[in-house]
Amino acid sequence: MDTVDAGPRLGRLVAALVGVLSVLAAVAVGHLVGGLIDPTASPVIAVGNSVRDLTPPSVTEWAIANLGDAKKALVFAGVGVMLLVVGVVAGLLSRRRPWPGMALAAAVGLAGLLSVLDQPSVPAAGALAPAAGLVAGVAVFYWLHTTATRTRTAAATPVTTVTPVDTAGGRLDATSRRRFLWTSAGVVVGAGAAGGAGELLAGRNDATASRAAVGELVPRSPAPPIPSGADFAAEGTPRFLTANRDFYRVDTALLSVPQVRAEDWLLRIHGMVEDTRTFTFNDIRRRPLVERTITMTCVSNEVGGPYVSTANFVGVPLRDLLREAGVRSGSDQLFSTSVDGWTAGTPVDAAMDPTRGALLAIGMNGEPLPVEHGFPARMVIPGLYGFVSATKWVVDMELTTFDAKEAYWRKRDWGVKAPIRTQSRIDAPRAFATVARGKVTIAGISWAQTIGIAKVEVRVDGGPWQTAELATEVNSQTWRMWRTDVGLGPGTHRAEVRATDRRGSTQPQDRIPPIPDGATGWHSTTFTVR
Ligand SMILES: Nc1nc2c(c(=O)[nH]1)N[C@H]1C(S)=C(S)[C@@H](COP(=O)(O)O)O[C@H]1N2
Ligand SMILES: [Mo]
Repeated sequence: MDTVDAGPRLGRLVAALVGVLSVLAAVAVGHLVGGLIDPTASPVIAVGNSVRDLTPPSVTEWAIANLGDAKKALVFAGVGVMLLVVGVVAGLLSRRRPWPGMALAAAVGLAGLLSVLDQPSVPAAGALAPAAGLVAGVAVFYWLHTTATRTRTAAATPVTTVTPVDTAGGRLDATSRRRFLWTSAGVVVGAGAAGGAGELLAGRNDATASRAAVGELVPRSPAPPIPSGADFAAEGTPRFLTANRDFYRVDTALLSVPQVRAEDWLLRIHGMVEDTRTFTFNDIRRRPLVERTITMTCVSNEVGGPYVSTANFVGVPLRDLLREAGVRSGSDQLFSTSVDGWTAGTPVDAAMDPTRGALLAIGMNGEPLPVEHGFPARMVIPGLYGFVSATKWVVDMELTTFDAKEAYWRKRDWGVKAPIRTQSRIDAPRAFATVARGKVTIAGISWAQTIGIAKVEVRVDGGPWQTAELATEVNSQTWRMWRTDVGLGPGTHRAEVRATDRRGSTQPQDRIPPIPDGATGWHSTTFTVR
């Protein structure tokens, strides 16, 4: 068969190497140019983000909620494997001529380009990053391919045109092999240098220094001090205020946390308003700052889950900013966008409600917002799940209607309006713990933001409900701790909890999963008494 078209032919290994190294060069050059222009334009980040956006929402939401730091590694590994496969295929398609592989490399480069263009937050110039990567990939492919075939041809000269060597894959003589390997090594070193430089350049706009320069944010009206009886931490509940480093984190910024310097930050309020208003960070921090103690909750929190935390947020009332812009009647949705293009749709009523106390926050527990929690500024609205209210790195607020625009998670089938559901959780004893017999302390948290908790009840092994002691209430926008003692004999026991809010509604028993607007059901814990 090979007699018909018996040109020089690359061995499989060499061909695959040509493909993989070109992909490596493309990615590295894309990353370098991305670092120069905008780190989010790097094809690695953009393709990763496109993969995230195209993944079924249930999978993304599960991964966001459950994988912690492994998400990033997972997405990168996924993209890496994809690219490796593309490289190998491109190489194998091109054992005789470079064109099929170059065409495939170009097609993948174009896909990278589309992916970058598809990310709403990447500036138009960002397209240069995947474009440069594409050119580099195709060029390196051609270069390595000609190096390999040139040496292959030289090696082939002494043999007859049709030989078993050709069918089995060409073999390079020692000199040619050395030349090819040196060229390959050069590509690896060059790609490493370009990728590393891209990484350094991306880090030059790091927000850490800007955050440190913000200094102390002193609220004109501080939150009342947390009373000493507000938690039962000694008996196993969380502390009332969650330390910033322990505060739960949920966002789609899996691959790179947005880095926005305070001095570059601008917030625009526009749409159905009397006057479009723009605020700088200094405009905000020079206003009389308020501090509010608020418990935030994620809609994807399972019954008994960890996505609930409390902090003292410092900022300005969102209501004041919106009133200055002048919300026109008919607007029912506050559509907010973060610098990375994530969006949330909040009911205007909730944002404007003076008793609810929505904030544009710039501080958290006595510090500027941590970068992962939205530095320089985020929204915090008590009583609504984060996905409809808590936009981090917020740069744009448009007054519009729910009919006109759909935010990120709503497009992915989550609820439209999402008030936090009343919940309670057992923290002690821990699940499957072994405790001493006699008096067993059962303790935990409960929350019914904006309404307040009226009562928490516990029962063990399906027995009668017993009313728990409630910790001192801080305000109706925060969680409330509870505890109770039960006398239990040896064996395995199962405790259940249910909370009743100030309007008199008690948590329903039936488990409903988080999608689309929050989990319900009683939390239970099984433990052993010695
Ligand atoms: N820019 C941006 N803001 C965001 C999100 C996001 O993915 N991107 N996630 C929201 C969700 S779902 C929640 S629950 C809260 C979590 O805030 P935290 O990470 O500070 O706890 O942020 C909200 N704000
Ligand atoms: Mo969330």
